[in-house]
Amino acid sequence: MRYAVIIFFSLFLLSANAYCQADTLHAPATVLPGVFADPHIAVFGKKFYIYPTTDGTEGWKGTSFTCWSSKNLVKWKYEKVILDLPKDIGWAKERAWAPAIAYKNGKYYYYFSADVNIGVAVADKPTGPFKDALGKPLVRRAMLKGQMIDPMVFVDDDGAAYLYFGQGNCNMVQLGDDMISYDSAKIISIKPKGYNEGSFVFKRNGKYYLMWSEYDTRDPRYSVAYATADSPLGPFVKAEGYPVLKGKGVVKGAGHHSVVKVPGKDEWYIAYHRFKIPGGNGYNRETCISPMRFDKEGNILPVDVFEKVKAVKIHNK
Ligand code: FUB
Repeated sequence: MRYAVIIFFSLFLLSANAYCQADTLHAPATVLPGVFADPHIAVFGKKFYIYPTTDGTEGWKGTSFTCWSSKNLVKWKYEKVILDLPKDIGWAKERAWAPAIAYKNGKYYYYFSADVNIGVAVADKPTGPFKDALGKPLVRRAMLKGQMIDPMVFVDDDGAAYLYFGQGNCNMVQLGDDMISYDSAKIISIKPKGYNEGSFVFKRNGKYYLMWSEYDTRDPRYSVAYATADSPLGPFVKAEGYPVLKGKGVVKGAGHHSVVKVPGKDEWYIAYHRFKIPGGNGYNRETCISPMRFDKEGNILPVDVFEKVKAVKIHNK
């Protein structure tokens, strides 16, 4: 009997180990090599672009921002450093985090966190060169409650642009037509249940989706939830029940995402980071892409972090 118990437990441990190994093997490859987090994905013309945070230092001490491009979402090309804080920005030196890009009036506007302020730089091309548009932060550190980080800019069909930002609270305000000004008296601050940071906004079939990350980015439970509204500034109602994106098995800390639609199709993808596999943590994260789907009512279905992204084609002119 004693031997039977030992054999049973040995077999159990062996199969558990095999299961874990299979899990590791099945985690899809990253789309960017190395450690990059907070990917902001966008499509301009015939190419997709990713603007991430450079990871790999405790306390996220990165000082510059890079840009990556792809024709099919699978194969990504390193473009270059598009903003180097010590060189290009006079008011911040490090903690180059979580950028976002928006296109309006023939210009590309690049919003970025730097030393817990938010700045904005402008360029004629998605790959830069970007120039500090204001010579000072667009949102100053400690201006509101929480950290002044994680900008997101959504440009609506009528051309009106909206800035969303903040850790702790989600702050939102309409931007001026110049994309680099706003009326601070008009800022709306909300805190949907579970909201921590990393807001992202998009529109589908007339409905506005505000998405965000919950928990701390160093927590393996880091995940993404969302709310919807009939207007870009809300009121937003949280979709309860499940996180849209959440780690599973060897995939941990999946969050701080962005979403892109394939032009001309109702086909959507979510770019996000997870702890590096193997051996990652909240300072060593890697960038992935998975398909994102909706049900008939427009609810976002849970993303499968083990589903590989397949090559897509952009057919627009
Ligand atoms: O990458 C640095 C910070 O970690 C971001 O600003 C947060 O959203 C979190 O992902």
